[in-house]
Order: sequence, then structure tokens, then C-alpha cells
Amino acid sequence: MPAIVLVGAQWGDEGKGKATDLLGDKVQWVVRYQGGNNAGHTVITPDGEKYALHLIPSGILTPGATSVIGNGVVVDPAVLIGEMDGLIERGVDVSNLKISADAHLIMPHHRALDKVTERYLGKARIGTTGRGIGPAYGDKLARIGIRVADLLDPGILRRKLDTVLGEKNQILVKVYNRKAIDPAAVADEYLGYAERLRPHIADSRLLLNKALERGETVLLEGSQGTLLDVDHGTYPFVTSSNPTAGGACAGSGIGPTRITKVIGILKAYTTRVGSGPFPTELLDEYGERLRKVGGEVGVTTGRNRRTGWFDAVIARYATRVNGLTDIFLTKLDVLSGLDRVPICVAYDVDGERMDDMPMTQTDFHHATPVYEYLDGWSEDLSDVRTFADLPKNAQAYVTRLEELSGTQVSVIGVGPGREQNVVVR
Ligand code: 2SA
Ligand code: GDP
Ligand code: MG
Repeated sequence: MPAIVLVGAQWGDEGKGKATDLLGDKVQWVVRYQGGNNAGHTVITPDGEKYALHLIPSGILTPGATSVIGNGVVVDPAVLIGEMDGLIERGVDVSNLKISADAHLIMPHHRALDKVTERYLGKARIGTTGRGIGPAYGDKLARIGIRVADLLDPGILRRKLDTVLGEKNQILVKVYNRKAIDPAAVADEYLGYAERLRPHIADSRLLLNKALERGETVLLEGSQGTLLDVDHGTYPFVTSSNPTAGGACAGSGIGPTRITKVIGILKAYTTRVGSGPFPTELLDEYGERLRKVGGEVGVTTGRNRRTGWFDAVIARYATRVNGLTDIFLTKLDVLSGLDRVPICVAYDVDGERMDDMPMTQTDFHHATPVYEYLDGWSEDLSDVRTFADLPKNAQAYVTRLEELSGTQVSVIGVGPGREQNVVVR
């Protein structure tokens, strides 16, 4: 009767979409528990079809699994409908998609405020995706959010919009010199979406708990990553939700005793998109090489991702914060062709060695990597399917990452395709 959590162990884009897809045929339910359409998850199916999913769980591509947008997600209904239509056009069945009645909606004022506040922050900007994520979670915590269930009650929806826009329009107009948003027009627009989404709106926590009681398996799919968690990440350069494993319970309504496995997705090097500290960042030709060979471009915004060497301090931190039981190590193939491969094993913070994440963000900003160097390998890994067939130096690299992170590697990604994996255990 297990629930399995799958989390990004770095700053996102570790290959969670592919990992979810890989587990898809072993599970009956796939649930998104946080984030919104800031996420971009890439899945390449066996017939070579490439899908970029933003709001819909990657499990939608696995026939037989039911996909759920959990209560912890923020939903932009126009984007959701667009994504559903895009999938239907390509022959994917979305009729079984469930959307939690308690999920919060991204409204036009959230998108507007996300953009203007970023501009206002200037150099201190977060580098958000501009999708309204932060303001939507802000309203949720301030208890003025509008939820999916409100789409089913036009009177309530209109009343809530009048109240919230009464305040937000003051801010938009008086602070940011923007146009006011008409509550009646927004209500009409959103009631249109309601008609389309109505058959999918569900009491998802009840569905999931009943499924667990029947002995079915639920996969809880995180978006973004551990270091982007609003509590455990590099605050304020984070997203506004809890991608870490703890967030899976709150964002789905499943109790922690149900979770039997927590899989951390870890890239064989590091990337980050948006602002904020990044100790192993490479601003040289090696960084450019990782970006090119790894195809490191944002799936949602098309921004270039920042790139750097593997950071074992972060891997250890992610192991602890999420209680990882397994690691899926992705993109090992991208490191082929290097003479030696650096691994950051600790930080130097103003002359002091730190083996663990510094307590303060000020120290983290000052952290410079202490590197250990392993010999590289030149072989193309894309057709390797067993650990024994990996070049000896690649094996040594994986083994060292396991030692340093404190978690066993159970699968190694050697290419973007569904079958391009080395299953270790
Ligand atoms: P937001 O929009 O409020 O969540 O932005 C806050 C920070 O969170 C980062 N963030 C992400 N980081 C990596 N991948 C994400 N998804 C897309 C992808 C990103 C893209 O898969 O490539 O296309 O640019 C994602 N979503 C949010 C964001 O960069 C900010 O640092
Ligand atoms: P997610 O947000 O964690 O789902 O990851 P993204 O989809 O944003 O980015 C991961 C990228 O790496 C996608 O383009 C995947 O197709 C690709 N990918 C995943 N695993 C591997 C791998 O093992 N090797 C290579 N070369 N690419 C991979
Ligand atoms: Mg992504």
C-alpha cells in the first residue's frame, strides 16, 4: 500500500519528468503536489514523441495511471485547458485527469503582480518564471485565495473577486501604475473555464486515500527542487512552495506513514535557472559545454540554465531534508569526454571548511567549492544498460557520489529516451 515520493534534489530540472514516466507502469496514481505551470517536465516516449508538461502530471502519458493535480498546486485554468487540448490533439487520453477542489487558482492579478514586483526588485529580482506563482501562494497564505471549488459557485466566485480585487487594484494602480482589473470580466472568463473543468474537479484526498486503502500505489511527483523550497532552499531565491518530500503530504492529503520510498532525482552535474547563489557555477567554456551537451534550456521560459559541477554538499543536504531512500542519477552521459571530473566535496567559507550546508544565506553566498578530482572517461554511454558495462572511471564517479551523498543510486540515466537507463538495483 505504498506511496512513493519523487523529488528534485538540486535546483530543479534534474529529469523528474523522465523518472516519473519510468515508474509510471508500476503505479496506479501520479500526483503533482506543489508548484504550477512554472514547472517544465520533459518526457520522451518509446516511439520518440517528446512532451513538455507544465501542470499535468507526467503520469498522463502512462495508460492506466490516473493523474491528479493535488490541493498543493496552483492552477492557471487557461494554461491547464491549453495543455489538455495539446495532449488530446496528440492522441493522449486526458478524460481521467482529476483536479483537487482545494487547489488554488492563479488569477490575472497574480500574473500582473509577479511581473511588476520582479521589475521593482531590479538587481535583487528572483528571476521568476512570471507565471503568477508567488502571488498566488501569497494570497493562499493570506486567506484571500480563490480555489478550484469556487468555480462551481458563481455567487461566491464573484464575491471573492470583488473583495480581493478591491485591494489588489489599489496596489496595481497606485503603487505600480498599472491598469485596474475588472472583477466582473474575470469572473465571466473563469466561469467559462469552469464549464470545461467541471468533470475533472474532485475530492482528490479522498480518492487517493481510498486508493491506498485498496492497496494501490501512488506516486507523488515533485516539481522544481530541494534548493528551491521556500523553507529549505536558498531563500529568497526560491519558489513559493515546498517541493521537498514533506510537502508531498500537505499537498496531497496523504499521511506520512503511507510513504515507503523517497526517490531523489540528482543530475550528474548541477544547473540552476533564475537568480541566487550557486557555489559550483562555471562561467567558462566548461559551463558552456555542459549547457550545450546537456541541452540546458528552460522548458517553460526558454531561458539558458546556469551550469556547474556536481555539489556533494547539496546532495547530502537533499538526502537529509527529504529522507531519501534512493537516488536516480541522471545525465551521466553528458560528462563523457572530460579528462577529469571535479566534485565539490565541501565549501570554503571565508577560510573555514564546511562539510554541510552553511546555516545562513550570507555564508552560502560566500561559499567557494573545495574540489576533489576524479579521472574522466571518453566513451559514449548512451547505449550502456548495465553497471558493469559502464567505463571503470564512470563507475568510480557514481560510487563516489553515493559515498558523498549518503544514499544508494538505483538508476542511472544515460540519455533522454525512456529506455536509456542503467538499472543498478
Ligand atoms: P517562480 O516562477 O516563482 O516559481 O520562480 C521562483 C524561482 O524558482 C525557479 N523555478 C524553476 N527552476 C527550474 N525549473 C523550473 N521550471 C522550468 C524548466 C523553468 C524555465 O523546467 O525549465 O523554463 O525557466 C522552475 N520553475 C521555477 C525560478 O527560476 C526562480 O529561480
Ligand atoms: P524536470 O523539470 O526535472 O522534469 O527536468 P526537465 O525536463 O526540465 O529537464 C531535464 C532534461 O534532461 C530534459 O530535456 C530531459 O529529456 C533530459 N534528460 C533526462 N534524463 C536524461 C539523461 O539521463 N541524459 C540526458 N542526456 N538527458 C536527460
Ligand atoms: Mg524542468
